[in-house]
Amino acid sequence: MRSTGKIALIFAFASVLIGACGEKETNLAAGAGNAADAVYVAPGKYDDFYMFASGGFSGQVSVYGLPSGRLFRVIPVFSQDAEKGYGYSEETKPMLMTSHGFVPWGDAHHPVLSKTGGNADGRWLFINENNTPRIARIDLKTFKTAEIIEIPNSGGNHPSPYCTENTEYLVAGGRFSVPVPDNRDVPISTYKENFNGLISLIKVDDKTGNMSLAVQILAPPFDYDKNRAGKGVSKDWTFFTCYNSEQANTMLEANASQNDKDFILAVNWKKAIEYLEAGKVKDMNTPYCHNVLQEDKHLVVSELLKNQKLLDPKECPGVVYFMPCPKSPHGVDVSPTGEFICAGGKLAAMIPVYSFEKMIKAIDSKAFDGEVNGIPVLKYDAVIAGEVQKPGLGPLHTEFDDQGYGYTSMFLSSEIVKWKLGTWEVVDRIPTYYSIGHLCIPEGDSKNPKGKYVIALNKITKDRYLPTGPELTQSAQLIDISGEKMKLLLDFPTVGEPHYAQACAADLIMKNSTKIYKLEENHHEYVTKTEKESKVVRKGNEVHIYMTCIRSHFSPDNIEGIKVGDVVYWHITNLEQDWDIPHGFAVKGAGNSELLIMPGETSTLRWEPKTPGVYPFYCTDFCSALHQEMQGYIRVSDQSANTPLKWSLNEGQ
Ligand SMILES: [Cu+2]
Repeated sequence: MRSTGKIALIFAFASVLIGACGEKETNLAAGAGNAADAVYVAPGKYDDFYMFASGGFSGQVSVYGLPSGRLFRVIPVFSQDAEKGYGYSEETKPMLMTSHGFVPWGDAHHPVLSKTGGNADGRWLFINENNTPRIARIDLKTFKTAEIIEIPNSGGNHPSPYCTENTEYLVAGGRFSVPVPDNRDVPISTYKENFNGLISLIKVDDKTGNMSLAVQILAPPFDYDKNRAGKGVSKDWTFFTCYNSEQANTMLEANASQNDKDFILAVNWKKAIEYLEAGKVKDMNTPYCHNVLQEDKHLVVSELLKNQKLLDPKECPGVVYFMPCPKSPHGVDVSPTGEFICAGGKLAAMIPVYSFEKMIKAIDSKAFDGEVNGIPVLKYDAVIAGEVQKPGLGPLHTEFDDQGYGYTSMFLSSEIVKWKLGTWEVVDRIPTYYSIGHLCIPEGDSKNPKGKYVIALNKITKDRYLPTGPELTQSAQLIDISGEKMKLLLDFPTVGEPHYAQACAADLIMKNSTKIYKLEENHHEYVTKTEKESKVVRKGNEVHIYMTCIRSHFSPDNIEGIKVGDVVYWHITNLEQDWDIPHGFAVKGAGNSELLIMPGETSTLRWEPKTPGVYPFYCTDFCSALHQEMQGYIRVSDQSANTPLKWSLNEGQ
């Protein structure tokens, strides 16, 4: 309803303008032409930026080019993807293992590019999963999910996984407070006594990118919503917004909106690590999974780990402080120098901006306004740098350009508002269509934002596109911010909910892109490096097919001697060593997806044939002019039959 009203208003306004100048068609055409030119990337030319957008409840990440808005790839992360065999092949299934068993879906929200010296370095992309708390690392050489770590003792891993200035740590919190440690059976009515928030620091190995859980910090039972690590002057700190300071455990829409102010939690992560190293922590023993892709084996190995270190701020002074923040804040963002921390109080009529310098002074001079669960609350007036007044309705998230401006998304009034750091005055605003959540400026959370565009990530597209039934696409909008006034250039549909996105200069990533996996470096247990070595091996009722593929045949392509009751493993190695020549594999009746096998890679499909017969198999990825000839047969006999095991290629012709 609101959107329609708004559209009507905009149309009315537009027709007044058009009526006044009487040049309707020329003006519109000129405007459209300029915008089209600004986003046109000619065939064969590259975009300037990569943009990585989360798919929200699709559990995946999609990769777009900017300014064109062209979709290049969907990277499967937390959800099975039948197109690529991700989460279906034997090698990738372990990536989706958790302490709850195999979890084939996830809710992915915040892609975060790794950083060196506070700037995007193009090495990895991290992303959180809310529902079964996890963090994934995508390797930007291969655009594949290389690692997933589960975050134990946590509920709703939403404020996650923003990284510190040199990606020393990822910082994660829990939107839902839960009984800590995990898996305790307590009455929900004992929320205030038995539940806790939890902040986790996850160490990232500088060479390999491998993640490990360093320490978990106990926090009061609020809802922790968003976070950002500091940089520059604030590089040792990280900041979380929290709502539900009322500590309600039911009907939160009313009961968690009582207090005029909730909080920003400021965490000195460096000090937390010092306490950890000094042993001032307790042990917890909640099981959690850590899954790592071993690239030379083309295999994910899942490990169940058991130990965590818990830091209690009551026993470790100086690690955490609260700053009061107007009402039910959502986003929290840090300016390029690290000096200003700005919150999005979604029920507040202004945007509070905090000064890091003032925060440190307030801590030193003990300018406290009481405490919560032993954590000092700093006085609002002692830490506030300024307030952006009357920005719009429902401020959520802010990113920054390279000219000293902040850009804040307004969910309720569907707009982006540009304001000046230091004077806090609103200088421009532009409508978005509609209900913008996050926004993204290329490298806009780094020390050196690229500041050419802002991308609005919108939830609703009613009346923007051709209708597609009850569910409509969600969308991103590309807005030029290089001039004084923001200018809408393009809107494009997205895959899933574009919850948040990060973008960076294309040259950070494209020069390192992997083209093939070298066959000689393939150490998969079931690799077959030449056709001659292809074979079929029976071990009881397990059958292992060592198969190769190359344009345009499989070896072997005739197999007999399989029996009903056998479990058949198709281990297929793609012998190609050319860029962009994958082969696919599917066999009739398989209760599984296809395999999609990259050059030099080995993938395995598990198959349990249920009835005797002859089953065709074939290549599913159009690979050559003779792709349709890339096929074979496997014969399955009754359990009591004596069909000998044999395999062949080009025999008897
Ligand atoms: Cu093929």
